[in-house]
Amino acid sequence: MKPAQVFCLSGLLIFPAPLRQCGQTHEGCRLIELLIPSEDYPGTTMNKIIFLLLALFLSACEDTATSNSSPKTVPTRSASATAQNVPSPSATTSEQSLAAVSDSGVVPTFKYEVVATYPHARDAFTQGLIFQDGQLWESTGQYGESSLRKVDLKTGKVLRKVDVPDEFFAEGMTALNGKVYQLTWQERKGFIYDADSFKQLGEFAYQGQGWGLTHDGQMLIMSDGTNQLRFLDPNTLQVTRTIAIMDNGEPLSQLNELEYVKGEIYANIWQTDKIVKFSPQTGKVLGWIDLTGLLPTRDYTPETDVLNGIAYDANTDRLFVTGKLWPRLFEIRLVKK
Ligand SMILES: [Ca+2]
Repeated sequence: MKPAQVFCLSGLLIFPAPLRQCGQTHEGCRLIELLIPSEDYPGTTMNKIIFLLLALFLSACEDTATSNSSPKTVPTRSASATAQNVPSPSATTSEQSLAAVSDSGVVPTFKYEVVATYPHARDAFTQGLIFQDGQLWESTGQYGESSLRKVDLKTGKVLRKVDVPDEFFAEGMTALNGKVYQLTWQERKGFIYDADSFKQLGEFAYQGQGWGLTHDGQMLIMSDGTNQLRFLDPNTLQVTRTIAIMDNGEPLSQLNELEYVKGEIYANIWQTDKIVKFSPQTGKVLGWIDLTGLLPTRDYTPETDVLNGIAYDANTDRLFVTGKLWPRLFEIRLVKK
């Protein structure tokens, strides 16, 4: 306890009524004002001593109150999950966010180098992307247009495609142990397919919205638009644990497409050109990837939507990214800023 606080408490014990109430009801202030010496009423010596003590106690209490009321509240980002199917051409990168500071210091930021460019279907509203068995696998969204696809990387040719019923808006997708898992946005239903034939094997239910999906080799990992990630048992589809993603003490929401890369989870931040890297164990932010300018301006059309879609080829250590309705898909290499 600081000396000012001790002094303030002492004053409260001696003059409880005036000190507690002054500044609240002003009753205490009036009591103090009665003791203030004036020309009309100079006051006795005892009166002056009591006034002086009260003034000192008040000053100490005000100092204590001021130090205790220093700003603690910080604005938090909206965790609301608004309509994902609304195109947003105004994707921007916040330099302030890129300079985020973690509890242990400055979080590293990365820029990119394009290693290779591949064609990407202009009708693919990318919501899920993985690289498996030498091919890209993609989940596309929009009501009436959602699908699950296998795509040839080099040509962009669709090798296999299953349409999702019109009433579902497909979202994140991943493959584990011979099965493909695909989320839907607001329908609270996921689909399970055979990884080879894409024949539907079953469905599963979950609470809230479905955004991104990946796995760590054992558990499915799901985002829902908030800063919470769920780990699901791939056999029971039950939640086994959750983690909260925090950035510089604030909840980091809008985590969209996901990819598990070398012990870290990468996530697109919806409506930005940023990918965040964080720990699957703690949710702690480990880095930011700035993909500003990845799609050349000449490739933009009125329909071009936001960056979304991360796929990792563990066999060759290649990282692929694209966007919703983007005409191109990129293999990139990260370069520390
Ligand atoms: Ca992915």
